[in-house]
Amino acid sequence: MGKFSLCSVFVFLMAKAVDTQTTNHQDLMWNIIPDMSLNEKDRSVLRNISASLGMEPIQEPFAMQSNACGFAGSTQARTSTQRPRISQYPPSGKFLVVSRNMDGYIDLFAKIHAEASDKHHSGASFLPWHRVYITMFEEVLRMYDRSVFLPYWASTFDDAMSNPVNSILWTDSYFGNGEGIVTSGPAAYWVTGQGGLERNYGRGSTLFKKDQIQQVLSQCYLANISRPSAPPVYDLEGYHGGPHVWVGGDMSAFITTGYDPVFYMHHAYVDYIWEQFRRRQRYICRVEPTRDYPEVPVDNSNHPDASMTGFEWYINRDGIGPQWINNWFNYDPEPSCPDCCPNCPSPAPLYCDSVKNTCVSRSKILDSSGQLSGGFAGAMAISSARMGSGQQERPPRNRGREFDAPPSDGRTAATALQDAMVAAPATLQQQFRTFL
Ligand SMILES: [Cu+2]
Repeated sequence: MGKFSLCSVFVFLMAKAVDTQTTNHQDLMWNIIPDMSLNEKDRSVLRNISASLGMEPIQEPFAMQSNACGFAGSTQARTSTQRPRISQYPPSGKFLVVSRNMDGYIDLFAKIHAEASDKHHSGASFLPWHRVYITMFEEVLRMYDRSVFLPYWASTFDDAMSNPVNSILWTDSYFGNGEGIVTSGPAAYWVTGQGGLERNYGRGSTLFKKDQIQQVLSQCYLANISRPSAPPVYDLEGYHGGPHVWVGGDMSAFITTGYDPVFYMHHAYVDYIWEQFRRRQRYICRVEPTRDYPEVPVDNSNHPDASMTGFEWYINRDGIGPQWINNWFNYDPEPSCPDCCPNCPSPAPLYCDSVKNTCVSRSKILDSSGQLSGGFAGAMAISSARMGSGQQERPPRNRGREFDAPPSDGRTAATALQDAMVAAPATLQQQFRTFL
């Protein structure tokens, strides 16, 4: 018996030693910003990705449609097909599956974004550069599976909830956990240069709000919605910082955001909003979007003739051209009431709130009819959500500059349970109380 406890003490000491070592090592990583610059090998990989755009034979499910649009007879390059970015909500399973197997590509795209931090942000090339960037990322996805598209994350549908922290998206079937090191969903156990991929949702700022998008869409020129000329109320780049900071952790900083697959779906939505803006420019404002580039001083990286970071064979002006939408992708309109989720299994992940006349994401705590989702599972979700708010002891990593973003609207991870309870039908509130 005595021998046994001695042994336990030894094991305990061993564990403690290892633990201290890990902590020291992590402390070190937390304080060092990793080198994120592109090397020559990275650049040649990017060139190959770019070259493969438009170079494949037409085997698209939408080839028939393109014939109907007058492209019959086009044979070799994929220059005349329409490739919709599927707006399925929650985002398409295929994207999530493929993004699990991206080998080193996620690191490469994180590096490109890091290098573009100062060059294609806070300026007129923000939208054009990111359009090219996510198109190249999508091209990589399609190296793994030709039928996969980059879906967009319409975070307005989560914002329309009583508290977006409760969204079904932050579960294993979709984005994975939104709190702490990511250990579920497609990005489970991914690493950045500083350790495990991390999120810290609902601590600051907000997701996209419908009225923000309406403000942006009231304008007629790219200069009105781009920095530095845009007034804050029309500043699309400023609003886009919201979901970055709201998801938190690695999403919140320029050099680490590219490690999170959520980032690409967020930017696909930013691009979708811009595309709505461009259609309106053409048909309402009578402004030709493919020629509307803001005035920028010559020596500035946002100048229309300055090259694009990571894709130096393009200049910023190429990003406003017609070829991206005409040749390589297009957007399905986002879901709207009354049928927010056609053919979805019940309970649908997205439902119509007929009072607010908007689609709303289902809660991971309550289902679309306001019932506790999954009975016992729902109860577990509640207690784990409560535990989530106690996970604050992780020391913050030094990730360098963070996105600037609108202020929080007061709905945080800390108020998530309370907010869900207020939204729940009276019959359920008693059930909730037993967990609070
Ligand atoms: Cu960016």
